[in-house]
Amino acid sequence: MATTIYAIGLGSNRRGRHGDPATEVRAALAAIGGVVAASPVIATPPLGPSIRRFANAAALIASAETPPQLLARLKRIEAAFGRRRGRRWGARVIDLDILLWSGGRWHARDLTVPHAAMRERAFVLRPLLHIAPSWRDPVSGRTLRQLAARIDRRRPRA
Ligand code: A4P
Ligand code: MG
Repeated sequence: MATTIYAIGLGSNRRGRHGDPATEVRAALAAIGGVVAASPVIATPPLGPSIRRFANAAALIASAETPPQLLARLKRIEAAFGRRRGRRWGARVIDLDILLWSGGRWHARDLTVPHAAMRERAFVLRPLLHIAPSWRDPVSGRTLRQLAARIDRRRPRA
C-alpha cells in the first residue's frame, strides 16, 4: 500500500521501565517510528474512575500499513511496554489509539477509524490540535479546530 498518514493518540498514567508517564509516552513514539510531527506531552486530569493524572500526546506518522496492520503493531508495542490487558479503564503504562487516517474511514469488529470517542475528549483533541488543526474528521465534517472549540465551549476549563 502507498504511504499514508495516521494520527495516533498516546496516553499513560503509570510508571514503566522507561520512567514516568511522560517518559513512557516519548519512548512509545520512538518505538512507533515514522514520526512526521509530535505534539507536546500534556498532563491531563483523568476521565473515568482512575485517580492518577495522565500524560497525553498525539503524533502524525507516515506508514504503508493498513489500519489493522498498524493496530496489531501498536498492540505489540503496548504489550512490550508492560501493558496488562483485561482491565478496562485501568492504570496503564501506555495506551495507543489510532485517531485518524489519511485514507478516511475504516470499520471492522475490533477497529473503528476515526476513533469513536475522539470528538468528545479534550485529552485527545488538545494535543492533536498542535499538529493537525486543519485535518477534517470525515464523520462529522468538522476540522479538529472546530471540534476542539465545541468541547471548550461546553467545558471552558477542561
Ligand atoms: N479499537 C477500536 N477502534 C480502535 C482505534 N481506532 N484505535 C479497539 C485503537 N483501538 C481501537 O482498547 C480496546 C479495543 O478497542 C482494542 O483492543 C481495539 O481492538 P484498549 O486500548 O485495549 O482498552 P482500553 O484503552 O482500556 O479501553 P478504551 O475503550 O480504549 O479506553 P479509552 O477510551 O482508551 O480510555 N483520561 C485521560 N486524561 N487521558 C487518557 O488517555 N484514557 C482512558 C482510556 C481513560 N481516561 C483517560 C485516558
Ligand atoms: Mg485504547
